[in-house]
Amino acid sequence: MARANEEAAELLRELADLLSITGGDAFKIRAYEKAARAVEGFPDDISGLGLPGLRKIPTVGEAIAKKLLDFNQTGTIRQVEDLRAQIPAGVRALTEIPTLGPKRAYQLYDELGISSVAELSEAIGEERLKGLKGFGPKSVENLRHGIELLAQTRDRAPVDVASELADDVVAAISALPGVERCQYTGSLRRRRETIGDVDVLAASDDPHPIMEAFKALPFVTEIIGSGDKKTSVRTSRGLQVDLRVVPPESWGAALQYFTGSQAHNIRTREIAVRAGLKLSEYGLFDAESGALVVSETEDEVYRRLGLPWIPPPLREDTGEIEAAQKDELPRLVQVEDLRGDLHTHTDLTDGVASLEEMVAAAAARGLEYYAVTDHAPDLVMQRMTDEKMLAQRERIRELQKEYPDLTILHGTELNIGPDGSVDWDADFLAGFDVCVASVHSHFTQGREEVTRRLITACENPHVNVIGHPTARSLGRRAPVDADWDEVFRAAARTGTAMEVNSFPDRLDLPADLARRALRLGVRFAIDTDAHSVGNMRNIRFAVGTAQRAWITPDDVINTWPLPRLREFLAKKG
Ligand code: DGT
Ligand code: CA
Ligand code: CA
Ligand code: ZN
Repeated sequence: MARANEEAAELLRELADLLSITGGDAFKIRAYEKAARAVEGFPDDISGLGLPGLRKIPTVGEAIAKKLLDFNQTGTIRQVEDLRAQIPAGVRALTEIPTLGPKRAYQLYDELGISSVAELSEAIGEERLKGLKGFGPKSVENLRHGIELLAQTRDRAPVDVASELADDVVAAISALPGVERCQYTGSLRRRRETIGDVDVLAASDDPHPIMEAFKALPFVTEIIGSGDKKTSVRTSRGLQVDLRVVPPESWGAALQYFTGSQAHNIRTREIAVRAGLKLSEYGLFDAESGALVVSETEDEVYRRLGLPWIPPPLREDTGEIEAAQKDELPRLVQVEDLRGDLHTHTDLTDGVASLEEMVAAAAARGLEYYAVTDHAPDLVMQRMTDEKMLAQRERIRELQKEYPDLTILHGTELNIGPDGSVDWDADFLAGFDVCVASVHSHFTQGREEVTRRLITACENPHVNVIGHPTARSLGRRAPVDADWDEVFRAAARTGTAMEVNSFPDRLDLPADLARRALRLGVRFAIDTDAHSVGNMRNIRFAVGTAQRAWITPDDVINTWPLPRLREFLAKKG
């Protein structure tokens, strides 16, 4: 993405945040957030555009176009500067705490002068929130928990940011003379949901020039350590990258070693020792003579240990070694297995692309079916009506004629109310091909209520998929509290799929819960929840999460041919 688009989107997002802190108009705030996403997703660099060009960005009207023009001319947005002068930066940082909304963040600043997360921690420790209106013991406890949650993800990057950086590094290194192989390893190869640092491995007999070229890459801002075996740098995206260069004959052993996890590697080394071997990043050696046994490919290393090759997402020592020994490793679901997408949006609600654009992109992805699931009326901000929904259905019928190879399904994303009920009555719901239902409010209900709420949604004969079931937002909002085993049993019993949502800050269900659901017989929908054409690329992150949950193609309803899917959607048990 163009640097200017990234910066402008961030300014619009800051504007939305600052306005919500000062109690600005909710519709305007949504409009800025929406425009931020559109600017990010816009294919051209906005920096050269004048007013007419800026107006062509989806969702950008006259007022926002003027702000973007201001940005193009001055490098900032005047209104953002004005608001910054009123509200210290730390107050905006406070709103990053899950469980603390903008109004309450402002209250803390206004009444107690708190303007950073550290100051808030201190104030809680000293019980200075006591007596503050709206901050009872339970809400202070939630705050404390929210601060912990923020700390857990603070030093880790979302998987999309890390992936893009890793792809850039691998492309640059691969293009250098003398590089025989290059790929990323570590947690990114294992598809973890957040990434501590990016690890890249290259094979070459002449490491020195490769390290020099690495240090000279345009996004490198600081050299943390440098040698011919390993060089570590910090990048403009804040993330650290470790590059290791090994001789081509050590490739397989090094790939295995630096993919990890550490817990998995401890197990493979133990297996080696018991077989009279020694495993290191240089190869698999005879323990006595020191002679090299194998090292060129990962596959050889595993085979010589008496194991089949183990897919990286499973390498966490959570049963994969035992399964490998019994030759019972699952055949993990892949992006190519997906025949359709069951959760997507258009600009009828909070998407930034039109129905026609989204469907064209789905066809280009080679999908066989594609569900359009715009938001239902209870999410008031989206201003959905029965008439709009029915008009969309008509447009889909027309559009379908142009796509003989893609079945367009008409669906909706319902809101699961606090009692488990959803937006429309059974008659209206029956008109949809597929209904996703999600929690979008009342996140802090107690465990029993949430459990009941999700089970009630599963029991609704028109609800097919529970969207982003925990409603977490990584580093921002805690998952809702539920007895998940009870929820999963209800999902399995009623023929309701659990979603694995592909947004990098959602990845929801998370892998550990999805694996529990799998054991209880639940089926999954691996969806993009795309709000733009660009979002469709996120699908690989949900697939990675599903792989970490040991999910196979047959467990996923949107790998099924349409007739089998239709039968599932009819919920006839
Ligand atoms: P991260 O960066 O926190 O997201 O997680 P990883 O798994 O990428 O961890 P990292 O970057 O520290 O190391 C990459 C891999 O290298 C790790 O998964 C296993 C291997 N490795 C690194 N240091 C050690 C070590 O001291 N012992 C062992 N057994 N393996 C190591
Ligand atoms: Ca790493
Ligand atoms: Ca590392
Ligand atoms: Zn949603």
